[in-house]
Amino acid sequence: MLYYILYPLHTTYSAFNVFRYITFRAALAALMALLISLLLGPYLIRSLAATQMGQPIREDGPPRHAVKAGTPTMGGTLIILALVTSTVLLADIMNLYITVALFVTAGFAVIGFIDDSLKLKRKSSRGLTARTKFLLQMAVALAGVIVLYRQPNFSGVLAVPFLKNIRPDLGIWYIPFAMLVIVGASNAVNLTDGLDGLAIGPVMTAAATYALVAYVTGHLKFADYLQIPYVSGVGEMTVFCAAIVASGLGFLWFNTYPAQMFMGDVGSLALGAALGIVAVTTKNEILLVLVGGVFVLEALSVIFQVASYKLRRKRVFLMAPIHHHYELKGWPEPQIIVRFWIISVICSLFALSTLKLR
Ligand code: 57M
Repeated sequence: MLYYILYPLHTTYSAFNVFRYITFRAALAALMALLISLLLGPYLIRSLAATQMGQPIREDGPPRHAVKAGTPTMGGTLIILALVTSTVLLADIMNLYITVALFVTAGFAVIGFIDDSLKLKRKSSRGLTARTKFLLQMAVALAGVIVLYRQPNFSGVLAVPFLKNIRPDLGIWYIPFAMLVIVGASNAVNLTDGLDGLAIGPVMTAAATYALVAYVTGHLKFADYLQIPYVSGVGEMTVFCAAIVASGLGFLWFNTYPAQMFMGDVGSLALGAALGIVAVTTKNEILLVLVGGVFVLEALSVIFQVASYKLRRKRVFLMAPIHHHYELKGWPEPQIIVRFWIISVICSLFALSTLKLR
């Protein structure tokens, strides 16, 4: 919004010319998102605690989670507020990618908010049924993807990491594929959010990675040099990604071990969907499997655990998702968290290297 208010003033005050630069607006959006989340955090913790928004803890979980009972949850409202406010103010809100990204992120945040509210009302970990949650997620993802797909310059061609000559065109099948990218990322982040700061760390590294990807993909010369598909106008998503990193960093101040609040499904579902829609808009969908390696690892651990138990009546891990496995092996919680953060940085660096290794 400020882009439309302040940039035109550059004819009178040349200093406002900086508002045309994506890098400047991304830095400003990050600063604004960080300040909003840091300043409003304590107030939100007091409000959530006062309204008894305390997290119900499942009895069948790792024993040491019992001490976490009553920790305020739904801290994700802070992240989404900081993210949306800074994006609306600093990004070009007439840019279709930005409006679709905000719609999908807000839509998943509402689904998570309803789920969290039901859990707190029932004082149990059962919120929306898995089926209802999935159908609502697919509906929001469908709406967002259809708007993108109907754009004249949008294509169903996939960029495959390492294989620059293989670019399958999914045609109409791109729509369900993109929906699954968004819903899959959303649920994978949701599963990962089971230890203090465990989910927000990899969300920040993934968003920082896609900030770079969006910038080069939306830049004709850089895209040509890297031989990646150029997507006109997608550079604005750099501002959105920078805001995700900074709003996550501000939240981490309160979610770091021992957590003063949890993000709740309102945060995890929305942030996962935000990463999914960023991957779709920048036309680097498969790259998200590499960038979000920790989320893939967590989701696969559940799939293997459930499949193994159903087929062999034996577990692969002491408990799934895999972070619980290391908890039950006796690893201290901070050790599991920081090591998973390090793995997410390795995944991001590897993913970035594939942009040149085509
Ligand atoms: C999302 N939610 C955390 C918090 C957070 C199919 C099965 C794998 C599903 C999975 C499940 O229930 N996932 C739900 C994970 C929960 O966190 C809340 O949920 C929000 C995220 N959606 O923001 O509000 C608990 O995680 C802990 N936590 C922290 N710090 C944080 O910053 O300590 C969360 C954030 C919180 C808190 O204790 O209450 C969760 O774990 O439920 N189920 C599981 O993950 C369960 N695994 C399991 O049943 N495995 C089975 C089969 C099904 C694979 C097996 O291994 O045989 C484990 N989780 C729990 N208890 N809570 C184990 C049992």
